[in-house]
Amino acid sequence: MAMTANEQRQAFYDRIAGSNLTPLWEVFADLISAQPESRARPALWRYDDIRPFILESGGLISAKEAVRRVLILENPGLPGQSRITNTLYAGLQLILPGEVAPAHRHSQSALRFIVEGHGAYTAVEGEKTVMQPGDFVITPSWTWHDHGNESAEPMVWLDGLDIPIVGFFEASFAEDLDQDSQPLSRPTGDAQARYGAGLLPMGYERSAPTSPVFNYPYERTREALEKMRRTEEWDPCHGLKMRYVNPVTGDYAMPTMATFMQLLPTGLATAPYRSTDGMVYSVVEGRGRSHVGDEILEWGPRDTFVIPSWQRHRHEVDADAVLFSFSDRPIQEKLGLWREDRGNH
Ligand code: GTQ
Repeated sequence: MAMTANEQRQAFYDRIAGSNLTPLWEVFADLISAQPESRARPALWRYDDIRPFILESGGLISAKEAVRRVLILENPGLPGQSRITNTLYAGLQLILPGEVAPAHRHSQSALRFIVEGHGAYTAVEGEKTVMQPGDFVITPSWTWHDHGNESAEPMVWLDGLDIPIVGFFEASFAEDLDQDSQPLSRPTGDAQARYGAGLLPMGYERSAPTSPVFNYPYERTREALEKMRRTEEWDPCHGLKMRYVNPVTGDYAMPTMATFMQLLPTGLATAPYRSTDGMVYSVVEGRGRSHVGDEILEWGPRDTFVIPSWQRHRHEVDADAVLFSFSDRPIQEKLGLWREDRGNH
C-alpha cells in the first residue's frame, strides 16, 4: 500500500532524527509566534493567606541551615520551574531575630523589597544597610552578601532575582564565604552619602553596571511621590510612575532588572496597557484591583501579584495605592525587543 503524504513525511522525520535533524515547518508557528504567548498566568499571593506558612517555615529550618529560608512564589502556569515570570524568580524570605543568613556570592543579581519587620540588615561588599518596609535593596552580581536580624521581630522581604536569565545563558557561578558574616570595611550609610545624595566623588569611575547605591529607602521614595502628586499630572496607564536609577549612568539601578514605584490615587481607573516585560508587583499601601484578561486580582498591602508579558491589564484604585514593581525591561531594551501598547489597539 502506498504511503500517504503524512506517513511519508513522518517516516522522513524519523529517519533524520537519527542525525539530530528536525523539520522547521512542523514547529515554525511555535518558534516564531505572531505575538508573545506567555505560558505564565496572572496570579496573586495574599500576604495574610501565606504569612502563616512563612512563619511556620521558621520552625522547620534555621536560616543558617537553609542558607536562604525562602518560599518561592511559583507562577501557576510554570509549575516546578522556580519562576514567577518566564525570566524572573521571586520569593519571600524570612529571617528571625538573632539569625544570620550566611555570606555567599553568585552571578545572579538580587533585589530585596522589604515587606514586614524593622531593622534587620543586609551586608553587601563590606557595608551593612538596615532595612525598613518599602526599602529597595540591591545585591549586585558576584558581590558578597549576608543577612542578619538584630531586631526583636521577624523580618520578611520579597526577593527578586534574575535566576532564569542567568540559567538561560548557563552562566551561573556561586561560592560561600568561609565565615557567616563578612568583615565590614565601611560604616553604614557610606554608599548613600557617597553616591546617593545628588553628589559623586570627584574622579569616581564605576565599571560595574549596577548602581553603587544599594539601599533606596522608602521614606525618600514616598516623599518624592507625595511632592510630585501636587501637580496632578497622572499618566492614564500608570498614574505617577517613577523608575529607580543608577545615579552614575542614569540607567536602571540594575542591569538585568528594572524597578519602579508608582502612586495611583483613590478612584483612578487606568487605561488598558500591556508591554513585553512581565511585571511583578508588591503592594506597599492602598487597595484596589487589576483586571488582567478575564481575571481580577484584588490587592491590598503586602500582597504580591504578577502580570505576564503582553497581557492587557488595567487597575482600579479604592484607596491611594503605592506599588513597587520589577521586570526584565533593561535587557529587552538593550536587545531592541521591548514593546508596549497603550490603550486598546
Ligand atoms: O538572599 O542571596 O531568594 O541567593 C534566592 C537565592 C535569595 C539571597 C533568594 C539567593 C538569595
